[in-house]
Amino acid sequence: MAYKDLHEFIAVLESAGELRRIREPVSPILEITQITDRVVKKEGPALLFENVSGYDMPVLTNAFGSYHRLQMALGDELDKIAQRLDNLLKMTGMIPTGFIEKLKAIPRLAEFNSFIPKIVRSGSCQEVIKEDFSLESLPVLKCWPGDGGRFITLPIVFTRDPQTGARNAGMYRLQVYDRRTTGMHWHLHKDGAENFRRHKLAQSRMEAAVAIGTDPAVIYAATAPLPHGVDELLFAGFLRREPVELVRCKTVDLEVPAGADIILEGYVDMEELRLEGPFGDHTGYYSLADYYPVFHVTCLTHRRDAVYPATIVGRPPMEDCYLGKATERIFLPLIRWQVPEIVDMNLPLEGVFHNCAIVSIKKTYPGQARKVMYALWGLGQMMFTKMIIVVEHTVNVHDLSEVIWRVFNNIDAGRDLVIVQGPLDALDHSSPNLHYGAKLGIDATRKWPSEGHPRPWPEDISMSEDIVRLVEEKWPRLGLD
Ligand SMILES: Cc1cc2nc3c(=O)[nH]c(=O)nc-3n(C[C@H](O)[C@H](O)[C@H](O)COP(=O)(O)O)c2cc1C
Ligand SMILES: [Mn+2]
Repeated sequence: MAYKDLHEFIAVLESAGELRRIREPVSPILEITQITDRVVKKEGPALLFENVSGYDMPVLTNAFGSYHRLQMALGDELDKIAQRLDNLLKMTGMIPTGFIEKLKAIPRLAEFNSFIPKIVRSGSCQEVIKEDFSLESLPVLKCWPGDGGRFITLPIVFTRDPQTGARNAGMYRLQVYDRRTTGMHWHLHKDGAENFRRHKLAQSRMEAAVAIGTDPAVIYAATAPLPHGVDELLFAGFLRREPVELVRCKTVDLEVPAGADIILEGYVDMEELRLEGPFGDHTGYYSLADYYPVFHVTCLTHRRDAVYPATIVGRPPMEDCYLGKATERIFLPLIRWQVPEIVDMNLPLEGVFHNCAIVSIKKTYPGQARKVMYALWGLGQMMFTKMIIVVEHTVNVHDLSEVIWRVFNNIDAGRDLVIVQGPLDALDHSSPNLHYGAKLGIDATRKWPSEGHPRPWPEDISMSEDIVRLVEEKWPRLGLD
């Protein structure tokens, strides 16, 4: 089912016993983090803080913090969504198919069209319109003791490409500097930053709008690694199987989700950069302070009953890990179009997505593990992956014990490690230079003579089938259970 807005999702979570209301007064300064962190770490429920000291608005955290709630948020099992996306894109001719397949695709294309966002005349996000406002009236959290300030952690930032007019929705945190300004933490490589560069080139005013609190499909879509120019809201429409409803902003030429809780409208200054951070980040470390553009908010609109949603990131596992797992599953079939030998992929939570990918491959020619590494390093946001471990297709990539057993035993360090230089995620603190450094590939597949391994490769140890069956049958008589 499609949730109209965050409130419908909250109601469904609550009726499923997946949400706890907290009536005890709590401070948005550090306290909500500490409570949420303890709850996330034991895969506890979503939390709705109804009595946030000094604020009227309730604060929602941990809405996505388990596989079950993530599935509730996206309305289906992740692998099923992946399959649906794979089928749909195949039919649209985005990958080569025969003439008959193309004919069959016509109704599918119509299906795609039915996901295009729809502009409606009014929406609850504009029930209250304030041109005289202060961002300090929102219960924005200070998450960790070393944070440079308070951060809006679950914002959906809307901008336009001035050349094409195409909309982009990306999740980039916003540090609240004062009553009317925030940081705009889009990393160098992201679409928001690209639109910023294009506005600069065109010398056009860069308007931006931020939605805080939308239906969960839109929240997830803003984090998904879609190529520049692909509308995240079309993708959200696909996920919810219904178009996202939008309203036009009051003061800028952008549209925002009609049922959103809070909307910030404004512009991004083309010249000014301000120090942003430090911020206790999803790596489990503070990301270093750096200079980022500034968002000037000129109008604030909100629902009368607005809820302020936030996510706490920090040492994994945290809530964002589950959003990342959705991406791992949903985008795997699309990665397979480019790299078809990939059987499965695990982005382990401890690697926070950009630091480690484990892939299993069906190897049919020498050097294929390396080819897979290079392909992944050239593929969209997979380019950030600091370590790629390649194992045989028979290995369960989700079983870390099995993976490290294979790595420990299968590699010859002189032959099976690949070190290359390239772009790194802005959050990487280990490379000597920001955005640029080394990546490691580990080929833990079985090596062939043609790969410089003339010795025979031993078989895995396993018991013969007949003995397994024999012991299985004797087992109850052995008194070992
Ligand atoms: C909770 C959360 C916070 C995020 N914060 C940022 C951020 O501050 N800056 C950033 O560049 N990406 C951030 N990301 C990742 C982007 O949302 C993600 O890369 C997305 O694909 C960007 O959209 P774009 O490709 O349209 O730029 C965050 C992701 C999540 C789940
Ligand atoms: Mn984008």
